[in-house]
Amino acid sequence: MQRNLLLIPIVLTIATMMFTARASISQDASSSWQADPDLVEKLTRQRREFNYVESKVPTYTLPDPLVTRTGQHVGSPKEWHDGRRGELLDLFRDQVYGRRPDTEYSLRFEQTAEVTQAFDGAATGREMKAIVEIGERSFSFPFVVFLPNNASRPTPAVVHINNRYFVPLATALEKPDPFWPVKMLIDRGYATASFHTSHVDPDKKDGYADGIRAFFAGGDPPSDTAWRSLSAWGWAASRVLDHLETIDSIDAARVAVSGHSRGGKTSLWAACEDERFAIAYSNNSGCGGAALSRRAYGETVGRITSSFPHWFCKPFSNYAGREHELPIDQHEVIALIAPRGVYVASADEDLWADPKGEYASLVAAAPVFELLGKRSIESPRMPPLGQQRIKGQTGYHIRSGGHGLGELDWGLFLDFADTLLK
Ligand code: GTR
Repeated sequence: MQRNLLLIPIVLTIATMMFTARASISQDASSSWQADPDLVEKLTRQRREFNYVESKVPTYTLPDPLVTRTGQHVGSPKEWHDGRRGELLDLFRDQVYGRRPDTEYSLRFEQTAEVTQAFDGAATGREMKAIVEIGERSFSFPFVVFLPNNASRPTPAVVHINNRYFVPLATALEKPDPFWPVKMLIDRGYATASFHTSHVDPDKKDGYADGIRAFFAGGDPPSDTAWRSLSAWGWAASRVLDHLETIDSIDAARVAVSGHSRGGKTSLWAACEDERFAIAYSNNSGCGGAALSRRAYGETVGRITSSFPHWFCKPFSNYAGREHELPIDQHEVIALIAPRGVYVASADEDLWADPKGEYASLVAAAPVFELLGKRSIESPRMPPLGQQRIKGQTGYHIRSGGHGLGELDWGLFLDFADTLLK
């Protein structure tokens, strides 16, 4: 016993030495996150045409969200809501995500399956179909909803944009899925719904004819500034919200929209276009999502618009290599969601998505939250790896590991959501 006690300080010392040695190559657990230099080197070697080196990020000046196109300073919430917000929204529609059609349509929902005692009675699960009709023509996409059974009052909810696959009701019941952890959401007191992006607008270059955009356009090709897939998927999230609004056990004023990667770009834009969403959660969304375009770190405007031409409207591709000419940058997407909640999450090996740029845009939106009387993250220093930061309407974490969305991210996001929605 005595001997063991003596051993403890020795073990601790060795552990500290090992940790310090590791820390000098990566970072120590209490300091602001920095990209691992070894990883930077490795990625630079693998993809020479892209920049992963912080010192090579171009110097840039971000457009001020509180200065209008004509140079007027926005000094009051009224000036923001009545003028500048609309101006910014239009800029993003015309230059980045495209403009949604204003064609009239009708919408109805059909229930195709139901299980009332899911997860040992904790939830009711339903498979639904959203049916969009224009005259005689119709377009539909499926989605799945779960409602907590034992809530004493209407619950908040999360609409999850699933860019990977469709999770039918039966599959959600059988197999836990960290990408959309239904049981976890229910246990934490949230209703949840999800659909698959490709059911709305196929996620491929040549999928236009089979998607909602062609349906709205009566088969005509899209104009240069018409909506593209990200906007179409965000539109679908709003239709799911239309359905949630009809459910008494859901409090429709407390609904978040979430997504990973291309789904995270979509969740941000969905909340810009639809002010009913109380929070947008963007996980590892990177270029065209939370990351600042002007940093041109990892994935760039040039690269994303050539690999995924169906995501962004035509004008966005004109800023390839000319990001500094963009009349907007991605911090203004976050500003458009203010004064509502925004949660951004990064992963430390996912340098392609530019964690620093994702964090920086959250911070650069702070003046808008402040103008609207809300607190938000302002510190330019990123939190340490694995340490969540929450201030008022915004939250952030960077976890170790690669590009992905799992229960750790969800748990932290829900901790943030609880502060605003519970
Ligand atoms: C990457 C792409 C990103 C991101 C991601 C995803 O390959 O470059 O913009 O959206 O895919 O959606 O998984």
